[in-house]
Amino acid sequence: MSTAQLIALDLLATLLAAAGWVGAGVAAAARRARVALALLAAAVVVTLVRITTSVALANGGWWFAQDRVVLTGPLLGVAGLAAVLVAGPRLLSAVRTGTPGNSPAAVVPLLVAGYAAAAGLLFPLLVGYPATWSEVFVTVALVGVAGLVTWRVAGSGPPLWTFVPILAMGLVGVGAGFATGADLDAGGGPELRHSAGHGVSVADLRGPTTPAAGGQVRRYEFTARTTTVQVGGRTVEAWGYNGQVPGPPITASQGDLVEVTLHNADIQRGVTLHWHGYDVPAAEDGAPGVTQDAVPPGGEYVYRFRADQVGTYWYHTHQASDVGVKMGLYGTLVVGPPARGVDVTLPVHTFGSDTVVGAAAMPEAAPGTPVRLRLVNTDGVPHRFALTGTAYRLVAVDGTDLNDPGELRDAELRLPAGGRYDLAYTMPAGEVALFVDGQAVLGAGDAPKGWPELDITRYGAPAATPFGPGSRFDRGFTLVLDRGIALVDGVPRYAFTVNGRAFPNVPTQLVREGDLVEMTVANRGLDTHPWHLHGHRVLVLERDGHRASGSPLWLDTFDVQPGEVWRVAFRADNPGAWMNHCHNLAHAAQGMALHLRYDGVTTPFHGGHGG
Ligand SMILES: [Cu+2]
Repeated sequence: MSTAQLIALDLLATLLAAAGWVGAGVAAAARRARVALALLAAAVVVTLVRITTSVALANGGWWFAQDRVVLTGPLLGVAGLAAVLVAGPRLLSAVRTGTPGNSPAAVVPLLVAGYAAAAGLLFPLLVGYPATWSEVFVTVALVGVAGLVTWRVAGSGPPLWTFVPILAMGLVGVGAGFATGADLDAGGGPELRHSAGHGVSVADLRGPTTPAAGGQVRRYEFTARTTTVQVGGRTVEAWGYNGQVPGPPITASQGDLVEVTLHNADIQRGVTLHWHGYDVPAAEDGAPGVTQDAVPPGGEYVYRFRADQVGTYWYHTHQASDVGVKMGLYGTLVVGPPARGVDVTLPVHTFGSDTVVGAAAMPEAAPGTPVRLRLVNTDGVPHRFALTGTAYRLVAVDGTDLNDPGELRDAELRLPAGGRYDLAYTMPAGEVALFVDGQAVLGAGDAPKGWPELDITRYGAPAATPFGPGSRFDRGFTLVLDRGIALVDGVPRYAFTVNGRAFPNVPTQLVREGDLVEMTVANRGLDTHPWHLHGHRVLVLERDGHRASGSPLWLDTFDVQPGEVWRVAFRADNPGAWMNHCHNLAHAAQGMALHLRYDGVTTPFHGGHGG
């Protein structure tokens, strides 16, 4: 059973346990001793199931089970055992003798076990990982107070002073919750050496201002403005670079200098340009509040970088990006040399219920012509692609060529939010069609059904990499992704959290230039999180404990599905302050983001969300 299924089963068992215990208590109070006894038996069974799922979850990784093991498991275990020992004999005797069996000693322990089970259901949904002492105290106090109140309502309850120690525990927990945690995570490496004011500003981390020998300058003027687009026969309000959606395609050859002057005509929330997957110098990264201030209406910013990386990339605004990218502030960046034959870039984007790919028809060419389709997922959710009518190869992922990619046919490709797949095939005599999520977006035909999903961690052939799973890492960071109540920009929300906290309260990861860094990302929640580190490509080491066994996989966005654990690594070779966040941009806006900062790098920008 997968960890995601275990999480679902665990929550279901906990819900049923809560219903069983509370139901037993209510039945006992209603003098239905026989029903109460049956419900008690059922509650014991699902409670045992819940204990089993907790243990199994721990097997998938401590992060998945920590709250169950240290808090909600013991709480339910103790309360359930007490209910069996105290209420059980009384209900049995009531059934045997035909008496009502509604004494407080029969009713109250059952209800308290129900509260403990309910806490076990609510805790992972509202608080998540990690369960801190503060949260443990508050939870135990809440169950305790509810129990005491129930007992007094049922009659013959304990004296009022018994509330005092429990309330005190709750208050200690609340107080501890206000203690500010660390704001820096050194990942087990040496701590900061440079004090603030003695470092280099991220704004000064710029690259060459001329092309490499033989290269040329590619100059673009972009003006972000409100506009409208035609989608599926409808006119849709949009925001576009130069009024176009997608924005003007940027193409360059390796060694060229790309220079884009960005103006903002009337995007009131401000705008930037972020080069997704392109490891530009930090000052060109377009992260508002980190590497620049957002460009306000009437403002401008000049981006300049050398096109050193070949492949398929894209650009988008990083200011209020949840809204801005959805509205159309995105475009493609392709660095050549161009492929022989037909070379088409297809940025996939969804407006409401309509998915568009930036082209009206499948490219046409004589049979035998090589074709390259560059798929770019500009949405916040993964898309499933299928190509019918031809065999093909997945030749590049996130801009980087794969080693020895095998021929594919009848395969489904799952492309994470923000990710890119380059498909290559030889034009056949018949028709080729491209499907996105079961809909033909280019060409026509019946949607393929039941095609297995390609596992890109096992596709292609291994090759040498500069580091790998057995390397000695200078720093290691663990990010546990979940949902929970947390402060987002100072406001309490049901946030998307990293290690129990939300942006900007997630500790900044500190690295030094040259460090070899390992990053483990575990998804404890029920949503998929496409994880995206700016300024670096990461090498995939493992997914769910299985080593990547195909072509080396260098990604800028990797899809951490519910219950999954990814282990990746990168060389800290691009000094700066970088966003490290979920590329479901709605999740990022609701807290799932943090910074990775190089020792000695400071930022003069603040106040922006960074996203
Ligand atoms: Cu996410």
